[in-house]
Amino acid sequence: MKTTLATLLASVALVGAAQACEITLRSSDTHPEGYPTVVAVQKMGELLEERSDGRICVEVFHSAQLGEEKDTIEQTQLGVIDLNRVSLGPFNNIIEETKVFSLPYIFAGTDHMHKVVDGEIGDRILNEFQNHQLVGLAYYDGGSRSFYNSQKPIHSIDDMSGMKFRVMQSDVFVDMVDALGGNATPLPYGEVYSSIQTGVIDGAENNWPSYESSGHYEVAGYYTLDQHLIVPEVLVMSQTSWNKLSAEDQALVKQAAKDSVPVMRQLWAEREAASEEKVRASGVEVVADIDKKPFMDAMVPVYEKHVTSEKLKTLVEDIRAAQ
Ligand code: BDP
Repeated sequence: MKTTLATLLASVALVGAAQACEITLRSSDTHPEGYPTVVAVQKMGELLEERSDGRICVEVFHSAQLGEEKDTIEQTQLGVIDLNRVSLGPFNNIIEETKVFSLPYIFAGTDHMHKVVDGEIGDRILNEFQNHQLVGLAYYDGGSRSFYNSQKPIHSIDDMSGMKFRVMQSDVFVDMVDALGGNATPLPYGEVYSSIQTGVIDGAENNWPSYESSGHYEVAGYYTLDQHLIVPEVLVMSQTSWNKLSAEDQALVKQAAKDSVPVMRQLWAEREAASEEKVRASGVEVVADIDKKPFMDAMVPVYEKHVTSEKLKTLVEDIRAAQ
């Protein structure tokens, strides 16, 4: 009897909550429940619900339930998905300006990246999204990305020679791996584990939390901290969904997104440490003592090829000056 009543009350509460939400924004994320980006967007949803008196809700579809990033970006442009938390990498081939934040070694470290994305340069890039049926809402942390593989420890560029590495679907990253003497294979994130396992690729590159949560460390046990990329992540909204909101509600969405950033940064710092600990404890061989200079020097052709317009050149100069 008790259980029946409890079940009944729970379902009434659920119906009540569902009815209160006049607008439910569907948000996509490739990462699993509990990952900092997922929790941050859920937090944004809580803030939004509170501030709109329960009218606007956010539902996060984690674990790539709505698809891989390249596809969900298209779906967001079309208005099928309302919100999307993605790496900036897969935007490179669509929005040229996002390339500047995806250039190897463009940021000296996380503080430099924060300073840039939190400032006027960050706004300049976010504003570019509106020319592509999207609204840029906020930047999230993505740590620094390093190479891992299933074959051998990498101590220098020479060790990269001929090795096949998966990269995100962006020409910048393809050229980056090529410049290091490896072979780049652009693949969706969800295909990396099995591709390493079956030997289609030797490895990939990512930050500690993704290396850990994806389980890639189980099949690629050599991780070299060359930290070639610090790619910020973004939360974007479909222009179509945005246009359906009143100006007041647009402001609420924007503010809730901004307010989720410090929450995300805190969660990220904690998760980076926890993931590193878990991966190291699993017996992965970590090469931390690596001379990054040759890696940086090898990136000159990548800059030459991708930073060609005056607009991008200015952006790169401004980013460097902001250090
Ligand atoms: C992770 C990003 C995620 C990307 C993934 C990738 O958080 O958005 O999809 O890397 O490598 O670090 O594709």
